[in-house]
Amino acid sequence: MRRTGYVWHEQYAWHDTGTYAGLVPAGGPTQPHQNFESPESKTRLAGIIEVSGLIDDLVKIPARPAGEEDVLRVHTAEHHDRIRSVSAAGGGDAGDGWSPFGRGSYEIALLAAGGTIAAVDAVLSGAADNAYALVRPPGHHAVRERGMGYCLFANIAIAIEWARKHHGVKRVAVVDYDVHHGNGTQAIFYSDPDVLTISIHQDQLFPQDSGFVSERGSGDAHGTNINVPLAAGAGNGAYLNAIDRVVAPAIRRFQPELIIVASGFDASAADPLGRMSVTASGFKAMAERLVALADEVCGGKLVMSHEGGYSPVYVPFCGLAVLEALSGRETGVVDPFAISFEDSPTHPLTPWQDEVIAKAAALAEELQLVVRSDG
Ligand code: 3YP
Ligand code: ZN
Repeated sequence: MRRTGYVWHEQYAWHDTGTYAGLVPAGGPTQPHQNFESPESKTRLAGIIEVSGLIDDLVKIPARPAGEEDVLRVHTAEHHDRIRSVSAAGGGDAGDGWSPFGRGSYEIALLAAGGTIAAVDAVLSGAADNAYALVRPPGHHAVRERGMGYCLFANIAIAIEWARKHHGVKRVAVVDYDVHHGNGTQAIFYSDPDVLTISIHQDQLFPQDSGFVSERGSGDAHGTNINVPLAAGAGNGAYLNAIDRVVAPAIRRFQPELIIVASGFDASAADPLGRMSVTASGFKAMAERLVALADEVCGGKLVMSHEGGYSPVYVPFCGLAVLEALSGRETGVVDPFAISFEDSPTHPLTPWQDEVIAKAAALAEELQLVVRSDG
């Protein structure tokens, strides 16, 4: 059993993405519904964490808003100020036309970045062994000068800069298993040799023009960005292979003091936006490997920050499974979708998945082994 920190705040559910029909605006023949990025999957994950009783074994970490100065370590003042003023004026889009937000979302976005900061603080101070920040809106697409893909501010990047400033942390590794490319985190740290960014995602899903194996970091940060773009259809075998053959060796060589995971559940078998078939047991196995890896390289210091995942009915089981892995506590909740999702021919590793994983694995091997002076 570990002391696992947990961040959730009612206001995360109040971020208003408006009336849509999933991905597209409603109107005409398109009956109004919700945006795919609605509160549902997250509030229902928060719900099962309570109802399963797992909440009683977690260390509740209060969410707090990030300060303007925390945001400005990552984003331009123009982006920050625009989100603040558009939010106050009733809402708008964060930058790419895919990132709607309503009145008050500026404050909620600060609370999402601040929730990730609070989780990092808890782990680096020793108040918790590891932590899960169930935040909203997400962050991994946001770049310095604008929001993208449902993201307003880059929650994880902001928390990394906080950790450097307030905890004297030097090297941080980011592992992103959200089905979309973590382009924002990649871009923000592209020329930073002290932040290793690894993204496993569906090839050319979103953004369509990034996430290729050839994007490796620039200057003296060459080698510190690794992409594993898997063709649509990947299941547990491909994801676990990517963790074992790319993520683990890269992190062993990089020797970070902290691992942060961009935890999206849109690679699940039930997701309306992703075309992968990862199951709750697959997410749990990934999380178990990440916990073991953190034990090996950084005293177990692992923080997860929630990203995408749009199946209201399946995300709760995937998220609960990950929290079980972090805490080492079994709730006894059985994945009711296993009967349909586990017994699928998508799970064994295929030759084409093996090929891209081998390419990324070769890059992980090229990472220069860091020898720590503190033993
Ligand atoms: C944002 C607009 C189209 C697809 C999209 C994906 C957002 C997401 O879940 N990113 O991780
Ligand atoms: Zn996503």
